[in-house]
Amino acid sequence: MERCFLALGSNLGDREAHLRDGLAELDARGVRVIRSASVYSTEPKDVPAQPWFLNTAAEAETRLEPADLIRVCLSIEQEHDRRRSTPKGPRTLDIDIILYGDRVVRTAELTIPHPRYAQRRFVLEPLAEIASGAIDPVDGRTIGALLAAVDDDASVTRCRPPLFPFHSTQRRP
Ligand code: PH2
Ligand code: MG
Ligand code: MG
Repeated sequence: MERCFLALGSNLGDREAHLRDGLAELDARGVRVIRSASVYSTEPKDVPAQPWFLNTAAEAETRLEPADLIRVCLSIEQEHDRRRSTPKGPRTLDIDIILYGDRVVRTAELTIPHPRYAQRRFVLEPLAEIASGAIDPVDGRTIGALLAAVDDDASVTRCRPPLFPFHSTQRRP
């Protein structure tokens, strides 16, 4: 089993439902979610003229290799009717692999650690809530240290409690 950290984001439709269902679908497909961070309301980066996002992060265990894990993430995005029209533009659901154990992956399809996460407060803030001591295997610093050093003043505000573990009265998909 490998321990991995995922970042999830949504800025279209029922954003919270996309995140919650995404976590449940990972769990049903061999990516055992251990916990998730609070949900954060975040100002859009890269493409500013788009709706604000909800972002969160999850810690998971899996036997899937990185190449298979990213396929699972992409296929869950597809099930949420994600359309890739504008790069970095609006999306129902985005699931990115941030860290995968201490593995470094650089293929045409996939880069781990995620190439831009250390510059993004909307990733680091939720991630630090559940993994402040995790170490970036390339940079050598912890997530907490990367958050303390990040040069990104875009707004990131905790707005809802963690979606996982699911509350017993919540409907599961
Ligand atoms: N994702 C992007 C581009 N910009 N901005 C915020 N706040 N949250 C995101 O998840 C996000 C973004 C491309 O993946
Ligand atoms: Mg993505
Ligand atoms: Mg992304």
